[in-house]
Amino acid sequence: MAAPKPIARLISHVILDLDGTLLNTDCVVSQVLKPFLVKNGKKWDSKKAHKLVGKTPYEAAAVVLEDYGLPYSTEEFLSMLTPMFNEQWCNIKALPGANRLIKHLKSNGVPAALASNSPRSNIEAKISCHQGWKESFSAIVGGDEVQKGKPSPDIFLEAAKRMNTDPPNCLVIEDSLPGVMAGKAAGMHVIAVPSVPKKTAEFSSADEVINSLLDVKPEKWGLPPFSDWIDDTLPIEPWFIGGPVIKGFGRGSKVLGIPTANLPAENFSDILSEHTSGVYFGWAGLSTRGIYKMVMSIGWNPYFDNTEKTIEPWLLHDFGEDFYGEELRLVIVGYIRPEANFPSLESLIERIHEDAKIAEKALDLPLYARYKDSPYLRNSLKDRSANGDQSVIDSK
Ligand code: ADP
Ligand code: RBF
Ligand code: MG
Repeated sequence: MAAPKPIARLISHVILDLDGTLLNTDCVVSQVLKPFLVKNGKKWDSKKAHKLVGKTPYEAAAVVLEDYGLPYSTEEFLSMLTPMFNEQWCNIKALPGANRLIKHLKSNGVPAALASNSPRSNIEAKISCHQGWKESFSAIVGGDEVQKGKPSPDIFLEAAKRMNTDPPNCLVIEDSLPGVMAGKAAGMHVIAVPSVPKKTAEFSSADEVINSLLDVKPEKWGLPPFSDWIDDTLPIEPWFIGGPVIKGFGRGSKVLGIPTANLPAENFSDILSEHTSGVYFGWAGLSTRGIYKMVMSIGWNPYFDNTEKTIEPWLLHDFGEDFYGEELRLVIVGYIRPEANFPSLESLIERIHEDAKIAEKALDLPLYARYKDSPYLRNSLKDRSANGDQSVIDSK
């Protein structure tokens, strides 16, 4: 992660991009385009989706037409797609950390603007589905309100003007390359939050590249810090996943001395795409054994440069044996840090042990400890106690 350059101390205003930065718009784009392409005898290629990021609707439509060789003009294509998109705006979820960031800026009196390549009416429709968003922005600028969309600086310059401030006072947060270029061309400070994984190298013109909005550190920019971190952990809305333990890459115990009980990631592709990669912690239930503290990483394991997003939970207990095939249930209650690369295997191992210590300690806080009793974890245990095996319940 690049450290911000030291000039960045005069920030008083924040300008946020919408699609891909605050909202998980990509999901809806594929939901609309997939069936449309199928009807037209084509097959949606998710690997091409990144080409649409940061484009205006007109530009994006032109890219799709060309990529898939569809027999429509851009105008025809847009007039067919627009009603389909209009129906979907309220199905777009906020990205992790978006609500938290918006509330933080508002409650600390930091003026924030929205600046998006989308037309103003689409922006209004999208944010109206999220409580408290509209009234949190002191300016909103759409792609149809300026001469040229991003990568031209117009949108950001207009946003600064409407907030009565100068570009050097503004911090832009952007997921797309055209957006980062626009922010820099406007003479602003820019944090990139790439929405396309493993493309961070392309964002070298940004002042800082982070993995998700959970990793924004406002104090680095002279803004008020978040006050919700507790003992190096960030509480999150808990989420639940479970399934049979499967074989992983076969290196957890062997290479790192840290066994990770992998879950079949393809069963939770939706929930995984909702959550950013990173190191999390929570409670783990094993149907035949009990409930244990757990620390895990989700993502591409940058040190090993994996091509698949995997779930790697380390149960903080010495079992002395394998438990492949057993039902493992997880409740994930907090966030520790983004996944990172490390200069050596030793430093990766050392950091994972530090994560474990942080999780171990935090899980004793009532805030996190109460999830140990989640019915989701206990259900599979109860089945066993019904058969007279009390030891499972006692082991909690
Ligand atoms: P794999 O690559 O197949 O996941 P690992 O070397 O990561 O292999 O070891 C993980 C396996 O070790 C788990 O699937 C589980 O059966 C076993 N195991 C034993 N103790 C633990 C533990 N404390 N946490 C996670 N898995 C453990
Ligand atoms: N792998 C990385 O490449 N970078 C990380 O920052 C990272 N953090 C981890 C944190 C925890 C708590 C755990 C359990 C694993 C982490 N790993 C990380 C994953 C590790 O590389 C993984 O367990 C092995 O690749 C297993 O296949
Ligand atoms: Mg493993």
